[in-house]
Amino acid sequence: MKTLLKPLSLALFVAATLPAQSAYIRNSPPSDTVPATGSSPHFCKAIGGKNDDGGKSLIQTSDGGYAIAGGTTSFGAGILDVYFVRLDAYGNLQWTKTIGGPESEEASSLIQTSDGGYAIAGITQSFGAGEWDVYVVKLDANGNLQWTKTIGGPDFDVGNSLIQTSDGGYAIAGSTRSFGAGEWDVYVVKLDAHGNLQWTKTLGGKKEDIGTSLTQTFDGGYAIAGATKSFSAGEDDVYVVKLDANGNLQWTKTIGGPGNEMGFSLIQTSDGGYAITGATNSFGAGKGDVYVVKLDASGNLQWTKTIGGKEEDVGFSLIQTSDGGYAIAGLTTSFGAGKDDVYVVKLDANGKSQWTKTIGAKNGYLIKSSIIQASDGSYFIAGTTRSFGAGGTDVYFIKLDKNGNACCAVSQTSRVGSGGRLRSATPSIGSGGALTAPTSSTSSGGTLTNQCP
Ligand SMILES: [Ca+2]
Ligand SMILES: [Ca+2]
Ligand SMILES: [Ca+2]
Ligand SMILES: [Ca+2]
Repeated sequence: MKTLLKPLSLALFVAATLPAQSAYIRNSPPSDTVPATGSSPHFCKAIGGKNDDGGKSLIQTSDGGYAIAGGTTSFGAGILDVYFVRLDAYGNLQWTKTIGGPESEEASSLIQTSDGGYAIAGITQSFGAGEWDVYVVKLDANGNLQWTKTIGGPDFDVGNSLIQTSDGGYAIAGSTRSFGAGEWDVYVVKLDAHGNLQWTKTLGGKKEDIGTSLTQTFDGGYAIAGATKSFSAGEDDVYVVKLDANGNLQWTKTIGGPGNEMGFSLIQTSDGGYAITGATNSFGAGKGDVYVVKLDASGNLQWTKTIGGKEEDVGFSLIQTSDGGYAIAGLTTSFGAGKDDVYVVKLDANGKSQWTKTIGAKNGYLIKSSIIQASDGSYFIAGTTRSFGAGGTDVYFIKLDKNGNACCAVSQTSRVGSGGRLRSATPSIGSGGALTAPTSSTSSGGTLTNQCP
């Protein structure tokens, strides 16, 4: 089955880089810099420099502002650096920071820490034990670098998802080829509050098993989503792993069909269960659809949904909304203005589709997106755009009102379906990884462009 999912997964866990430059003839509208937005009900902004820049993780900060982490090739020390963008509550650019070394670094996951600072997880090629290593960066509240750590072995090791744990430390989920049962394994790393390594776990079988998203559960343990080829019903399946507080395996679940299923984002829901979004090409309307899986607290399957059209549609980021439903940000090539568009899906608490929107323009481009909801019900999304901005790709920062409206958003009628079998399998469990604390370079740069009139 022809699919975009394989390249997408590779882009996520092997070479999580921005799209190649100058392989693309751009047709950007003229950009005008807008200094302030006031309390706009919605906006669509780009932040970056003249080369390729992108956003992968978005948070609302304790002062009501926003922060985005991703990668930049416009600024910084090497080919690609971690890019951190800080915005105020109105979406105005406050400051930016690049972190990295002479080769490539990129952020996948950003949190605000209990001390008011920030922690970022991603990948580094400049530092560590070899090939890619997991990269963890700690900044203070003003964006000053406090420490960086690498964790990994001689082969590829990738950090995809970071949380601060209830003990003040950190847990990271990703994938490793240095350790484990074969090919890629899910990699879980636990650090203390100072960034010292406490434990690592690898989980998987002989084939590719990857970890993409991590949450600490109400019982103090961890739930991890990703994809498994070792234990699937065919090709990749969504993989959900439940660990206790010490990293011991409690259960695993695989959900999928004969084709490719991948999980990219997992949350624990208010009922103690789990919701996961990703992609499927076993079920749904076309080559690939957004896949949403709801499990109860014990990991039993409650429902699945597919949302999309006849081309590729993928869910990257999932939140539970204030009405008890779900909002998903991803990408679509079925709908929209051309190429990949941002795809936003709103479901009710039972998984029924309420609305879908596409955001983009001719030459839109998006790799990974991140969605959050503000207290007034509006939605904020970070991603990557090739349609406008300072040049190449830029970080895309979008505000939708609570009904999904924005100057750049278009309503869509998407097809909805369901499918997928649930299975369990016992993976091999291992550990491994050396910690280093490299001296990374920092700098800054970037301008803000507003797409809305
Ligand atoms: Ca490595
Ligand atoms: Ca494996
Ligand atoms: Ca499958
Ligand atoms: Ca750019």
